Amino acid sequence: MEKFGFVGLPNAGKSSLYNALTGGSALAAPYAFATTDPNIGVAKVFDHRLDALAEMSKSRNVVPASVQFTDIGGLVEGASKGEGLGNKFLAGIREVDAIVFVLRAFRDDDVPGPQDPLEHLRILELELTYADLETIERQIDKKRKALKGDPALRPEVEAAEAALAILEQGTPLYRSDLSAAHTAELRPWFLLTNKPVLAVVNLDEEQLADIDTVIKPIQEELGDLPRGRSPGGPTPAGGQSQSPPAVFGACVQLEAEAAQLDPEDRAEMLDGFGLGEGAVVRFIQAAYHTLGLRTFLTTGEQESRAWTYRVGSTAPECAGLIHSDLQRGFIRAETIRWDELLEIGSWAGARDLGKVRSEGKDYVVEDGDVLEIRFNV
Ligand SMILES: Nc1nc2c(ncn2[C@@H]2O[C@H](COP(=O)(O)OP(=O)(O)OP(=O)(O)O)[C@@H](O)[C@H]2O)c(=O)[nH]1
Ligand SMILES: [Mg+2]
Repeated sequence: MEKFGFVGLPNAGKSSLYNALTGGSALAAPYAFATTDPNIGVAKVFDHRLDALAEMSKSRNVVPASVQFTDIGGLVEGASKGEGLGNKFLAGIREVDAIVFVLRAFRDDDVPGPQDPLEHLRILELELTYADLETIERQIDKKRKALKGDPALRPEVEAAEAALAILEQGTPLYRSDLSAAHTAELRPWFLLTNKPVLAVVNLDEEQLADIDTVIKPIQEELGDLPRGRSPGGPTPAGGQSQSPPAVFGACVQLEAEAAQLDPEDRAEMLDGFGLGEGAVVRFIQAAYHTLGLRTFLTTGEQESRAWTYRVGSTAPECAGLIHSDLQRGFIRAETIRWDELLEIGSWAGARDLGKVRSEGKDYVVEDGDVLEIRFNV
């Protein structure tokens, strides 16, 4: 499962966002350092395609994809030098796949802290950069020494030297031109700025009327970063749909309250604010896409399910996600785009019309494909 970690100043709304996404009940309170121990929760990736197919097939089970979110304590300026809670709790998000900055823009004098999201971003980036600098400085001499006896370590040491030079300039790695090869070499170092970043700008209700203006300064900072550098993941080019935004505006408190309601009341509340299905739902979908993750679907009476795969995967690789036997004994994939299938109304009907394609082992699966794997073991 993909994992996201929240980073933000105290009172920015991290725990509120966690509650909005997971329907959880983490302590959200108007004083700094309300969160001490990390909260870990799972959210479903809402997917209307899956719901439509499940309805078509009258599936008994519906299994959406899911992602994990980790909410940690607030970071303050000087955390790397021990201010606030210090930065030790960052260990709680070392192993996530992407960082989500939670930046406050909402105005409320009863909640202490700066209200300028750019100021939040500046402090957070600096503290993460210091934390990574510390990590590299702590380990690099040992690696340099080990290199003398083990030349195979050279690429890793070179990557660490390159990263060190960037971090010493005060630049987070995700803003640098560190090569993809270096990025991959540094994966076992669990650096924080060696991950893709996204941002949620936490708005008040009035700011909802003009989200674009409020988030623009953050968009300018983070909007165009090469976020495909998820360690282990390929660059999400793939000629598929245009890349989704990395910066989101949401009234987190409102959505956290909505998340506590049952689905009908929730929809009504969000609709009342013109939010449709809610900004956090769109945020999960985009975050997922940003990491180079895509979805294929299976559907039947027993179950309809959304499967997560990495962009560029072939049919046998996707078959292997369902079961290793399906990859080992892969013969072919029968496939049709979800919307074509839905329009026809049944798998049998689609086959009769000759609309189900038969694809071999080199077929690169596309987002929204419905698959049936033929195999023999
Ligand atoms: N007015 C307003 N208040 C909000 C909003 N989002 C969060 N708050 C309030 O701000 C306070 C802090 O929110 P939390 O979610 O606890 O913030 P946090 O980032 O988890 O804070 P720490 O755990 O202390 O780092 C709470 O009292 C929230 O109710 C918002 O959009 N508008
Ligand atoms: Mg909190």
